[in-house]
Amino acid sequence: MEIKLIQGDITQIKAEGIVNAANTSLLGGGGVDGAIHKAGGKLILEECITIRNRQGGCNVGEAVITTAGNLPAKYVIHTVGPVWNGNKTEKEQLLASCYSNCLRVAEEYQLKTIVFPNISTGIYRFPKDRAAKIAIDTIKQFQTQSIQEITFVCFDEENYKLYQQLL
Ligand code: AR6
Repeated sequence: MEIKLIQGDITQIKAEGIVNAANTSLLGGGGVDGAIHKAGGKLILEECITIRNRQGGCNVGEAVITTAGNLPAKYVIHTVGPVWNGNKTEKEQLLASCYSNCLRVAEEYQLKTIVFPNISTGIYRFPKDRAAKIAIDTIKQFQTQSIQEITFVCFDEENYKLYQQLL
């Protein structure tokens, strides 16, 4: 399995699966979630609503999959990162679960390539250095059959530099 790092906008990336940093409602929001729904079109939201009607949204640390609509990717894997407050250890474990559950879903769908944004490090205020370490450690520990390439896409310079150092 190859690990890659780029700086840019996840909505532009052609991969089998891209990950969205969503919220528990799955109804869209700001940040990367807003960008994905805006560029991907209404099909993504329609499938999110179907999932919401079936299971009541998505819990923190879990992941669900939809079409990628008009995006160059095939699928969007929506995960919900923790908000950085309260019990720090618990939040760190939940962030690790986001990465491992996305990989589990990707594996289920036999995806070969998956792209992660820096989950929770925007609106949810998770410290970027801690989040980057958790992201990298978690994907390195994951045992995979189908996934050949995992890419971290950093939108901001600070995250990009942190990942560069850690990788
Ligand atoms: N491509 C890649 N990364 C991006 C993009 C983009 N187009 N836009 C922002 N980022 P955030 P969170 C980076 O706030 O902290 C939403 O309202 C950004 O620089 O998108 O998990 C949801 O609905 C940051 O590093 O997600 C939730 O309510 C990272 O993506 C809430 O925000 C995550 O920032 C989730 O907050």
